Amino acid sequence: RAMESSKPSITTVQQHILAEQRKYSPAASGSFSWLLSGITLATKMTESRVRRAGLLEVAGAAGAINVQGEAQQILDVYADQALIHCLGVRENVAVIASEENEEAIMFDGRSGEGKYVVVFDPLDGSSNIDVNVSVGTIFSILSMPKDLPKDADPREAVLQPGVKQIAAGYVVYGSSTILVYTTGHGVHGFTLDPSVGAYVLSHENIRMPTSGTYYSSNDGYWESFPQPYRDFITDLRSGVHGQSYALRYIGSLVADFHRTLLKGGIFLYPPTEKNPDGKLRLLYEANPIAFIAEQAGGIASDGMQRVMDIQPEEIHQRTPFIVGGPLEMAAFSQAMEATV
Ligand code: P6P
Repeated sequence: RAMESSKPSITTVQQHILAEQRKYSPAASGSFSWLLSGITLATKMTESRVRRAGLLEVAGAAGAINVQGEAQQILDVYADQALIHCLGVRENVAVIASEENEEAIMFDGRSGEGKYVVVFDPLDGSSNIDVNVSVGTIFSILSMPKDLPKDADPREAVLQPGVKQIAAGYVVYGSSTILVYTTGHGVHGFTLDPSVGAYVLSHENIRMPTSGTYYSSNDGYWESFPQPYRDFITDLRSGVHGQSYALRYIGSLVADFHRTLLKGGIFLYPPTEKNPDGKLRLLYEANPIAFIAEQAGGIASDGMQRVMDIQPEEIHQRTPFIVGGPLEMAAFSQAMEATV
């Protein structure tokens, strides 16, 4: 309605971030919102290419293989470079780490100065681009620790547990382009208005429903799911937990989670034979999504503990990842305890 009224009354993500900063950290210098504007700009640059992928001949593989051993799509590289460029011109960013780069990056001439650390997956689910399935950008923002030992490599600062995140968000390049973020004061969604080129507030204070009607897992790996996961999913299907759950699975984390965030239910990527430690990466997939889920009233686990409590040892380490609403996650943890 706001867009149809004569007096436009839109709230852009920049306005929202500044208002939150003024409300919750009055002393803030605005450098955080400067940082976030770098991320939103990079996602708009990526969005304009994702929308035209087939036309720009960028949908094919770039020929390289990234650290994950996956055929690197040209758009992956573009999205990665866009974020590195936009964050590189934010002097308050000390270190960044990306799914596309083996090592964390410290910007030239900064040797670790700067308040913030940014970790991101520039284009998650990019193998789906060629078949026009939703993909996304996921980011996590941490503070540069003040107590790093003098001789420590500042790039170690990316290895902080998820509880240390000061902000997290994702953009889903789907039927519309939606940015969802939290700074620890609730979860808010913004829809990109292409006619304005701005992310406009469309989902204020998102709360995950206490229960849903969908579960989301790649049941193609059923044979290699640990038995307690199979028993739990069988119970979901058969209505043991109140109703029989239908399966919705897209194979793109941001799209599968965005549905779980808005509709409730549960997403599971269990350990499998192929990925005994899970497939999803802790730093730039599980942790930011977990922060958002918890801020919206949900729960995120690795099957044994709160995901955000895990102390990372390695940038690209993987974890089993189960995230959902209170009812499903309580039933899940009971199912896991029953096996101990
Ligand atoms: P599978 C995409 O490659 C991704 O990293 C996530 O976005 C998604 O949730 C998962 O992998 C899908 O994995 O094994 O079900 O294809």
